[in-house]
Amino acid sequence: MTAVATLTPQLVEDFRQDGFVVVPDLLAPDELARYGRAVDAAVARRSAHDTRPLVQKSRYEQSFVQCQNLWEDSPDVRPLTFHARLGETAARLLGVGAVRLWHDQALYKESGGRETDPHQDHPYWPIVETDTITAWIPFGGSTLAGGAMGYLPGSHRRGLREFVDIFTGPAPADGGHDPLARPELAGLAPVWVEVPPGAVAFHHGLTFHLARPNSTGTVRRVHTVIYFADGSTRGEGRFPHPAVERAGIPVGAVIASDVTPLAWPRPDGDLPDPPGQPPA
Ligand SMILES: O=C(O)CCC(=O)C(=O)O
Repeated sequence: MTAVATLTPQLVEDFRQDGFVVVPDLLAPDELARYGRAVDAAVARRSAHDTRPLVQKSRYEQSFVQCQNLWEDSPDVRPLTFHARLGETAARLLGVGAVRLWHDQALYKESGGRETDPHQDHPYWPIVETDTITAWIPFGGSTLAGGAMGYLPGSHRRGLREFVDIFTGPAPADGGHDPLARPELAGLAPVWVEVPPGAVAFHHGLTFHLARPNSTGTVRRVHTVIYFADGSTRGEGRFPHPAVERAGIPVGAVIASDVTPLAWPRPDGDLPDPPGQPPA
């Protein structure tokens, strides 16, 4: 039995079937408030140089402000990224004994921010094995109007590993490639999920997902933590990725370094030191 009281066997089974799940009451109100302030400050500091209005940003940038590896240069964010309940939940959902951090990232969808285009995460990462999972933590909860996520249930079990270019070119809504139109995904429609404050949504690295535009007047404030099963090995990958390049992990080697520390299990209260190189 797990030490995370709200992670029931049914939720673990739901995750295996659907490739996503919302686990209630993982963070207490005081933790949400404290870590929300810490990530707000980190995002403000990292993005202070960028004063462009939304309309001048690229298609990808209009979906969210993205800041990676905040745990490295924001000591107040570090306990959230390495929060034991999050890491344990990720490991239990994957059914593995230990998970490492791939990277964390804040995804702040501005007021008026466009949808997040559909994609799988794993094809962006040079990891051979597919035991990967993201914890999606909305500090104020998420709503349909404010940029909630949608997931294609069971799409992680359809044998697809498709690299989708959500960075450049036209969006599916503007005639660009639509991964959800693939015949392998026939019969699947997005399940839109509102996450209450304190709950955390988890999705598998192979689950197709997307998010709604933010039509509210406030920012959708989300921190995410991406985990992979300890013992996973480096694949070729499409592009160099800082999570392995910074540590010089060769293709075929086990991915283990201070860039991707063990997230769970760790001794109580123990946090890893950031690597001695600038954050990605
Ligand atoms: O927050 C979003 O809008 C998208 C999140 C996402 O794609 C992810 O966490 O993998």
